[in-house]
Amino acid sequence: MAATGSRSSSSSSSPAVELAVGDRTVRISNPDRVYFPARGETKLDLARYYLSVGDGIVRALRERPCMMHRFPNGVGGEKVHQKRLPRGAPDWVETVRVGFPRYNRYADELCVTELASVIWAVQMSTVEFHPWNSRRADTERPDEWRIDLDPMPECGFDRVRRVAHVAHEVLAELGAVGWPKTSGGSGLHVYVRIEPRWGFQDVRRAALAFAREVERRAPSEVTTTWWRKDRDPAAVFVDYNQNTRDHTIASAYSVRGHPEATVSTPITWGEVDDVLPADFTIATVPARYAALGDLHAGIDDSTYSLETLIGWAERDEREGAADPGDHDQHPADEDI
Ligand SMILES: [Mn+2]
Repeated sequence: MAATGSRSSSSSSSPAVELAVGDRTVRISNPDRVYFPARGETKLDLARYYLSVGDGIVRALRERPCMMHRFPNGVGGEKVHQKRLPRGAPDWVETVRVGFPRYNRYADELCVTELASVIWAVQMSTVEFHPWNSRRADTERPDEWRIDLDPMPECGFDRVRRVAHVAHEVLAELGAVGWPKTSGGSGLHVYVRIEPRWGFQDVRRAALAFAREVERRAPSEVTTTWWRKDRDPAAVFVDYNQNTRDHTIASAYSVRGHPEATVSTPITWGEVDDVLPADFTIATVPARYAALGDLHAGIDDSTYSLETLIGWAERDEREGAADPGDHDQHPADEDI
């Protein structure tokens, strides 16, 4: 799935570029519009970045409802959180319907099945891709448990590294395979493929039980306190609520809406102590990807059963641990 060529064509006011993506042709209008002011990368540079990590971004998004974070005037301008597929999509761009029963509404969201639909989303000014942790076959049963390590404002990245190692240790004891990546912000994500047997509430309970175990092992470095004002500002918040239904975080290989065009980048566990999230941008990740391939290529090969973690959750609940409530009662934390 690589671009096989491009040609310029004239259109209304500014020259567009047509990119060949597999069997598709995707037209990129305003290709020279600067999207990332730090180094001046353009909309076309963004499209070419996604072409360079094609298999990886498709693996991260495939068959998932996907929210598009659009920046029609570049990342310095207005941001549009787009749930519904914009009108005018080619007929080969697929969707998946998800319901919002509380509001008696539904949305037909982007459902990536091939690289061309990623590039079409870029044409629609999408910078960030935020997929659900479930797939089209059963949107109500997640197949991905997301561990989101968010450093609070006074927490350095060394502490994030140490907490990641604690999380890795607990995962190993559980027999779960975790796939780490930078968030593209200041934190780390670890994804675990799970059997799609549980609903969102149970996946969230399991995530909370895991977060509490990490906190027990590093109580001076980790917090699971939900209210931001009550958190130690030097701690790592393990944001289990990112597993709540309709919560999404930036996927592997998603660019972030930062002036530096940072990328949420898969890393190995062995790299946790060496990498700096700011090192991974659309300027650097293509060469890394060309050299290493997709470090998450094996993510679908082993699935974890949440039974042990659900047992931990039941134990914590029996022992009276207060659940601060799911996000339906609280404002969402930004994914950082
Ligand atoms: Mn985060």
